[in-house]
Amino acid sequence: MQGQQTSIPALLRSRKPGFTLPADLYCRSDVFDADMDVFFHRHWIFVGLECDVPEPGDIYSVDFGPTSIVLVRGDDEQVRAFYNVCRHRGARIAPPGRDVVGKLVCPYHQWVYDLSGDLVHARDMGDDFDHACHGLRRVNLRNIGGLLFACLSDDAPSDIADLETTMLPRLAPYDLAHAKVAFEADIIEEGNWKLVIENNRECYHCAANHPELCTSFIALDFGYDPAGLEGAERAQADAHEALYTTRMTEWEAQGFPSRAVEHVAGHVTNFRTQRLMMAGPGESQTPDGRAACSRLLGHMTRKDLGDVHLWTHNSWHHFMGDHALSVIVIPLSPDRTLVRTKWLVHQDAVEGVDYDVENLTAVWKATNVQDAELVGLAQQGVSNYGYQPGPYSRFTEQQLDTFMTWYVDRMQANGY
Ligand code: 3BY
Ligand code: FES
Ligand code: FE
Repeated sequence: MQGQQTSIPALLRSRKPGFTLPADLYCRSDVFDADMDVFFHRHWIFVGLECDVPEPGDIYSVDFGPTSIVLVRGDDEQVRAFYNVCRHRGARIAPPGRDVVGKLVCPYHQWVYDLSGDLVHARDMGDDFDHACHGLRRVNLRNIGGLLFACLSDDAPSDIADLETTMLPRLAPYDLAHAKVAFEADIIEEGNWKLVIENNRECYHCAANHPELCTSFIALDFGYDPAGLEGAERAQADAHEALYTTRMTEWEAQGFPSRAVEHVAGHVTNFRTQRLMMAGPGESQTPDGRAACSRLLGHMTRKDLGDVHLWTHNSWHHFMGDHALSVIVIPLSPDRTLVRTKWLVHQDAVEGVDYDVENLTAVWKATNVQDAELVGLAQQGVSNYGYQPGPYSRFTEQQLDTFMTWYVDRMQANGY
């Protein structure tokens, strides 16, 4: 039996605060198209890293559904973003991923663009052909401390400035412009992109599912309210909170911004950052909690500055003394999402000498596989006829509620 479909505005209105979304908002293809329109075309999205294109002539193309953009390092060292589409008959120019080029040449009829996007050669177009009007279309791009954010809309939200103001001082010591991608791994999760984000914004699931991550990750610091605990667990949590407060105060006094800054409902650009303590030796997210890379990032001279965490609506990042982890979330279809993880080290760090790739990547390789499994289960659940929206824990899943409130607000603000 197939009744009339509920409209997207009605679905959004029916979402109860404190609860997961109605199933259709995770499953339907028209909702997926609306999500792409609102969150991937009209908001700032994380697209990559300055060190994805370290040298002039390096290009890197990233696809968001049918829209491919290409990041290009010009001869002037500037990184620019263009739509990866030829101004002749629209052919795609660069294949997905990285390449090194002198110029960008369209494979179809060989129109040639320089690294600034200007059309420099178009065969047989006549003397009166205006090259100047046929350069590659620029995409709005902001380089925030080595993190590249793009906005496909001409009307780009201006509050990206808040992300910039907050993150520049936090990222400065890590000097990500002079990091390199030591390893990169893709995993396709069988779930809606919002389930991927939900999964990443809570650590309620960590103890039972992430033995490797839990060696260094402290779930308690991750939006966990000790008021939800009892007895010995509560006492332990209170003691930890006191320690964390002391550590945070020390870091701040030493000039390392650490406190949580959260831009959720009421803001256009969604982000949250906080410097977290790590468990055990507290140096890094590695199997033993110690630095994986002996050459520290950027200007870092200490390994005890915790983990600067940043979440946006399509990425999450950890910046530690020895390495950084940067994860981009790329929706593929209503129930499939590409999660691409990059591990960064100092550009001069030498593999096999300063770091061992297996040791560097072990924790998050394992964690990603575990999370993919959980997201797959969640998608199966929301697709089940018997699914009903369920309650978030107010002690451990507050950030999911604020994300979904933001999601509904932004959909409605964009006419849905
Ligand atoms: O396991 C996850 O999905 C990540 C790890 C840290 C935060 N979040 C819970
Ligand atoms: Fe690119 Fe013709 S479509 S040169
Ligand atoms: Fe997880």
